[in-house]
Amino acid sequence: MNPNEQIIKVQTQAPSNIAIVKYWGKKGLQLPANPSMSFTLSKALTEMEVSYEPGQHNLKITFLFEGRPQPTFHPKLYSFLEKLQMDYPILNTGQLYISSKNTFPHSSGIASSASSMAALANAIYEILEKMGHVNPDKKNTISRMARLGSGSACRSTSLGWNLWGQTDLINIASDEYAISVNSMINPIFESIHDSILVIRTGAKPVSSTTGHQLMENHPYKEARIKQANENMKRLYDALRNGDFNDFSEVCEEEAMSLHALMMSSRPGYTLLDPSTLEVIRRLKEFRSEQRVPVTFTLDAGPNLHILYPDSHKKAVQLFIMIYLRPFCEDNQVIHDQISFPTLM
Ligand code: 2P0
Repeated sequence: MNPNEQIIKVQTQAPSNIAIVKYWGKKGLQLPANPSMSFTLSKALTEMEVSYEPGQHNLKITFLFEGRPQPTFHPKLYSFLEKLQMDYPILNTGQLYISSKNTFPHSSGIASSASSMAALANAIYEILEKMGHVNPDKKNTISRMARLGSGSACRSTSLGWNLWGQTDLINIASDEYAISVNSMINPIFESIHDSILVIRTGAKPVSSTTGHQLMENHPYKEARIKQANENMKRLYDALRNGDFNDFSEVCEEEAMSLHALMMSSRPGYTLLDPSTLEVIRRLKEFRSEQRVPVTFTLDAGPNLHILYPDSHKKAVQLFIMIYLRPFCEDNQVIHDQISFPTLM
């Protein structure tokens, strides 16, 4: 066998992330309508084994999720590979075997498309590298590749705080890929915790891809873009200054606005559950009575992400386990934390 035609096998992993300023609405080829900022999680990972066998036939993909064939993922995977083929025609042919598993439960409120598309971008980049495609701009190239798989995945190819989308705040920020902003983060945000209350599991009635599409003709589209840009500036200042109060205000405004945008789409819908609102009410009550720095955000689903500094871990986790956990499906709470490079 020609050495260039040997099977290339790689193992990769990538974390999920949770956005504080949300990406909601896109333009062009998977470019964001507004800038977003998130941090990666440490327990919520996708682990992947990917093999590529060069060949003459059109590219064929075999995908296993947790050991079982999952053809339902094929359309998204083929569409991702088609986008990559524009830059890497070598991927037009051959066979790709992908075996993927997550370290977190399905539908738990943790974005699995972010971690899985980031892990796959890492893997494909490594395979291309082994075939001689060396790229001087490795970090940005991998993030850009992940973005073509799923927008939020571009914020999962580097650990810690990542910013995706053009903004006046940082001139190197780009719509094409995410950049790390770890160097400007105040230490209190380098170890931030995220306890995820799994209020309800199960398939979402409306996917994020459809949610993004509904922003195209949304009555509040322009106002949303303006709000996200303003919130990016507020978040950037709060993260730099270590101001947890300002951080909380942005987190909650973004979480509630995301779901308000869903409700006011044409047609409108909601992914919230009555228990989501009840746990938010209780959390706010606890915060004002105990004066504990704690806030929350929501992803595209009913499950609440409770955010707090490391200094108040004990008090917040005790409150969650006694007063909020009963609202969770099967009592599921996932105590996660940022994966900041110096913490790992
Ligand atoms: C985010 N979300 O910033 C926002 C907030 C969910 C709520 O990006 O169509 O899976 O693959 O680009 O990235 C979820 O949407 O959508 C998302 P595609 P994606 O994290």
